[in-house]
Amino acid sequence: MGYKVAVVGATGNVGREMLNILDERQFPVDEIVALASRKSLGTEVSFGDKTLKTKDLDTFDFTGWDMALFAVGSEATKKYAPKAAAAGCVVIDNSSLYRYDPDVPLIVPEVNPQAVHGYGKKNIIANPNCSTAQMVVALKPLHDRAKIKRVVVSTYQSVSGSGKEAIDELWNQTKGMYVPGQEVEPSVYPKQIAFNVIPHIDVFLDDGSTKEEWKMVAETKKIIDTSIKVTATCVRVPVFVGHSESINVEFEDFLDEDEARDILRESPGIMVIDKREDGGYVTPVECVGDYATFISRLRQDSTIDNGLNFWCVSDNLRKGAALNAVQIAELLGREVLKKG
Ligand code: 11C
Repeated sequence: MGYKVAVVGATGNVGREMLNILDERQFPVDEIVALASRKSLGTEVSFGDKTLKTKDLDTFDFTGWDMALFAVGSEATKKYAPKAAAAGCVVIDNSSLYRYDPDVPLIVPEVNPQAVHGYGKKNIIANPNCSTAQMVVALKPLHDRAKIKRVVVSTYQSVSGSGKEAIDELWNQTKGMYVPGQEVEPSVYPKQIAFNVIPHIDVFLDDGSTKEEWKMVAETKKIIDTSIKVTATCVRVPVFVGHSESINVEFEDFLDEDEARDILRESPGIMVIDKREDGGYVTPVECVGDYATFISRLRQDSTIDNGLNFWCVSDNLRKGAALNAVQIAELLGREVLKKG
């Protein structure tokens, strides 16, 4: 016996990846439904070798459905997630709406799987922001060994994090640079993204940081340990898929770079590709479609007593969103619902 699963926002980048990954990982599905807003109604999406016609989220009755994987914005989540949860369907939500709610677990299955048992207060589980997910997968095993005091992270985030229109903007702006008269003005982003980098993701906060940077701080604390200090600078780069991060970590105890590399090699969800030679590291184009978080350029930070630097790359639509949501569904099935 398997599960009755709804994918909400099935026509978006993340929703489509959720369907692909449920199929790839042979999630035990008895019945699956693809839900979307009225404007995408009837759009066909693939689920393995099947085609699903999207149904209307607005009128859908979640009664009798086991899980709903939500990949819609916070507004739609606010309207429909409580309805699904009240009908007894466990919501796994990719938006930021519930992440900081103390009654909602925020889960990266390789890091804090035990948190799944707290799902029942609201019948909702939150999926973290993509830039946090890949970072905590790498930080947790190092924290267990040497206790992290402080993290300084700079991100290089792909445009797919902003959705389909941003992918089009990068594509059209890049092409337009070469065709006189076809230049494309910035619309999704406040400045040109083609052949440029933009040090601004999400809205500005009073202290001069951005919401994306704040999320990395708050979510790392909730998922791993509230004592970890994080400071982040989040930057959009002209890459279609794959977020990269330059991470500096200060530990309580000394951790040798070779031991850290061995720890990461043994840790779930991580691939270490770290040869100190030309091309001996992973770049975002190589991580697309993969499940792993890739670690490269691991080295001691000699400017502090107990410091390491490394480079961390992952597919933001997969580990940063859809894969993590499906892993949560697997965890929920294995540990709680026990149907599969
Ligand atoms: C980006 N990280 O790259 C964002 C996308 O809170 O789930 C995901 C935003 C979120 O723009």
